[in-house]
Amino acid sequence: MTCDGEETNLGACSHNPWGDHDCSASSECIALFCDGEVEPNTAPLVHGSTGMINVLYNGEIKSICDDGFSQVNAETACNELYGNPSVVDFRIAQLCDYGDEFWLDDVNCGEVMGKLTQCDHTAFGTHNCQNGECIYLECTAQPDNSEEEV
Ligand SMILES: [Ca+2]
Ligand SMILES: [Ca+2]
Repeated sequence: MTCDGEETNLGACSHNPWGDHDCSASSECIALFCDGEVEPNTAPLVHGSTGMINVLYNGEIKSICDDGFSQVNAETACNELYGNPSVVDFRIAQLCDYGDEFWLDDVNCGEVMGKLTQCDHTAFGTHNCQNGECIYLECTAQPDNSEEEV
């Protein structure tokens, strides 16, 4: 298949007649990753407001590494998930939900942000972490409706 970049869809590119191909089903498909088009999100904690922090990105959930993980990072995660930055507890987990699959490493929030992925971090999928370097987080689940400064 050949495209010159002006087409509005793949079918407009020059290609063999539909269905006419010499490709095998298993090994010659195209996996398409469109960076930046899918908004990454922190996945909901699995036990109510408690659980491993994981990130949903490109349709896949993977973990966040504990390297450099701070109280402010934890507050950002709670803020993103529950609209309330107050953290009950966070600690390094012994086992990760997704083994040694990590989306983010070296996350560093200088201040509490709206989303964890807005903080500094490595490129998605780039890390030097292994199973057992995940963050287990417990948030105060209620949205923070008070006027108090935090
Ligand atoms: Ca570590
Ligand atoms: Ca690291």
